[in-house]
Amino acid sequence: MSEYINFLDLGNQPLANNYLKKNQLLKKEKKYRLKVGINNVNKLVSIEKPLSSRIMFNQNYPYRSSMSKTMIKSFKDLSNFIKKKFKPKKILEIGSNDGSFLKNFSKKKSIGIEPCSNVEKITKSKGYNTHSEYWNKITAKEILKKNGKVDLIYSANTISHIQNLNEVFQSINIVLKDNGILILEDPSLLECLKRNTYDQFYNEHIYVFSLIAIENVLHEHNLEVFHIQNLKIHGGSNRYFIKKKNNKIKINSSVKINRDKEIKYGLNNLKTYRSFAKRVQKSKKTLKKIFIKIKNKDKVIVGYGVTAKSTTILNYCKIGKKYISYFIDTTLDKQNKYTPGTKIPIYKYAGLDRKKVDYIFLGAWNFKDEIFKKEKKFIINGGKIITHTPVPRII
Ligand code: JHZ
Repeated sequence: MSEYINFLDLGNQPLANNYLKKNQLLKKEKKYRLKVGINNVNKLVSIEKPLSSRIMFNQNYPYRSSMSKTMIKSFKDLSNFIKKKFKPKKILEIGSNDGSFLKNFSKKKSIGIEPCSNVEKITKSKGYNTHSEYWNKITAKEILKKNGKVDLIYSANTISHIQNLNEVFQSINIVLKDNGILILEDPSLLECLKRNTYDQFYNEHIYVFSLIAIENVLHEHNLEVFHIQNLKIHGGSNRYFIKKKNNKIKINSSVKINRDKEIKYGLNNLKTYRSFAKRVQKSKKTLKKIFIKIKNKDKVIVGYGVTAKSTTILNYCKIGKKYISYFIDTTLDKQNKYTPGTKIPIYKYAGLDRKKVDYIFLGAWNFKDEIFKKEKKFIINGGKIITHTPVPRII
């Protein structure tokens, strides 16, 4: 019998991407307990009480995947690889956001599914065939009726956001050709544990996948991983190349290498998760101490890149306006709003003035390299950076 075992409690958390308007500041925000646990049979690590998709993904969704050069390049490189290697005639993206992946393919070849109509509209306005729907069997049947089966399905940072994984893969099987390819990309549980990036857990991230767990789920749906790429994206992600079991494509050695790596680290053992939880508690204390010490010196700290992840950190560590003066972010829909729970103002990014800012706190730590390059002048002029991963520290 499968059992869900809790190992981490990240406290009461608001909706991770619900940036508040000024007129919402006085209203009481809804909070949800964020606990993380593991299914002792299929080894899926998930949050304990997932919220309904409709609460999180709707016409007010602020996230745009086109906001970082790193993502744009990653999508472009993958598209070139797909075109060369698989030569798909028809491709479907689940969770197409603002079209930053699909734009690398011809409009005739591509279909996008995106439940958040405000971002789906952006891709549609560029002439792409997109549908503002949740990914489920009804949507899959509709796609099949209108377009026939597809050669390739891609989905980045989306499957981990859908509670009913059985329906996800049943729906994929409805539209994917027998010799079709499925490519999934999501944060890696192994990297999350190694780097203590507990902020990968927030209400949208229902799952953080390991290869071990993904294989267990796929097995139930006659699907299997034949190749895996470890990416630097989002602090360490895995890109899983998946096929139907009767497709004769050879299984690449990368699958066994990754599986062995995960087993060796202990992803099959509850003990590993319990010690992760202890490190997270310690990380919280150390990060808070760093903030207190800096503020005692009257220095100005500004948040750089306001992320769903930073919602977890700020609310778990209780870091609010007292410590972070404001956040800066390039996303239009986040600007002139306030961070969920902690109510820190968010402003438009307009460069960093070293005379006014002493420290930045990396909300978007996953784009550290891109940010360091952009903010070279700030760093040369003595500006410092605070991050919580792999351990809280000042760079
Ligand atoms: P970023 C979102 O998570 C939500 P978040 C979602 N649940 C998910 O899984 C991942 O994305 C993939 C800004 N920025 O990508 C842009 C700058 O301001 O880490 C973004 O607002 N300047 C779907 O929110 C934010 O940082 C910059 O130079 O954790 C990054 O958000 C750069 C590089 C980014 O996603």
